[in-house]
Amino acid sequence: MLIKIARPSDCNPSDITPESLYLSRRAVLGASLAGIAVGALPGLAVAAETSRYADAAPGAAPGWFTDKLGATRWQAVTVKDEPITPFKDATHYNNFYEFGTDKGDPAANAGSLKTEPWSVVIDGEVAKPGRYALEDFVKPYALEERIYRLRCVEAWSMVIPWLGFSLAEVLKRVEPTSKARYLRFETLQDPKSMPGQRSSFALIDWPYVEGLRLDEAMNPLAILAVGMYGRELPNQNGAPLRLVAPWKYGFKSIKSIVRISLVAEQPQTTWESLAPTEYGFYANVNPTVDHPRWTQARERRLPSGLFSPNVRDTLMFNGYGDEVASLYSGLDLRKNY
Ligand SMILES: Nc1nc2c(c(=O)[nH]1)N[C@H]1C(S)=C(S)[C@@H](COP(=O)(O)O)O[C@H]1N2
Ligand SMILES: [Mo]
Repeated sequence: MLIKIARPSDCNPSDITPESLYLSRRAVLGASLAGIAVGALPGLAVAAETSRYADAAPGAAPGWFTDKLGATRWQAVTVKDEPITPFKDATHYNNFYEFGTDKGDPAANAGSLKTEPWSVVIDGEVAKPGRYALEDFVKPYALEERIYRLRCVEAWSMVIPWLGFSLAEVLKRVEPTSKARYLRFETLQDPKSMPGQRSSFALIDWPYVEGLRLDEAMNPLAILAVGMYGRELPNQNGAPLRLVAPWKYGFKSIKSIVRISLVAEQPQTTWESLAPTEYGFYANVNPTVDHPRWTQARERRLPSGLFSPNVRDTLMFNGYGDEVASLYSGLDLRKNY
């Protein structure tokens, strides 16, 4: 990642969540859901749920998305006592280098991304490979809302209400063979609609590639998201399909996925290839292993400004240790950063 001092304009202090919005959300939550908790909220109308995100005006969502919204399991997973980041910040402070390296570039430029039609290929070490139209790919899965922390390796963070489904469900359907040990994900490559791919500035060898170990991908926290804030994903957040692995630094959560391959060997991922001493394959959020050029012990929770920097301690595995720590028993996390 490029290192940049945040400009005051990157984050506007007036974007702070209106207290009223936050309080009404807590009221809906009612029974306090500890740490990570599971609980459907039957009886709550979809309209009431989506209106919780009053500032997240939906775009013209495709029909399959609107159909799915009705059966969504709201707040299937949430965080306790941490306000949701305002939609404005989550959609105007982005990393999506295909659209430029400044935080505002994705919002300004991602309108050119054409997300319909979209197809997803699943191949490699699976019994049932295939190429799917997006609406067919998502058809078998009910949407769940997962409110997760997102911690970027650059030491800022947000809390985002995603809409998606468990990656494990997808894997069960395609049946990985006994040789499958890793997943390799690929973002769309289309220099015509992605100005960042026409420039050599970011030094990235496109397409953007990310990966997970198969057991990490099977962890219930790993999801494929198609929406956020009760609506479809904005282009700058990785429409129409992205990974979210909340215990890892944000760069693992690859956007605008066109291909998922099951492979035997650890895939070569974009940031590890570019700067292996700075960005590892695992990239688990870890406050005790600093980046060579800055501390990872703390983070700026957005919105953060000059007068309210909103700094907080970074949690091991981004606060998801109970769910994921066992994946790494016996692994030296200092070496496998
Ligand atoms: N294809 C692609 N995926 C990507 C990136 C990118 O540049 N290209 N940036 C990553 C980084 S560094 C972060 S922090 C998150 C940011 O997600 P958000 O903009 O939705 O908050 O997306 C990740 N996924
Ligand atoms: Mo990031």
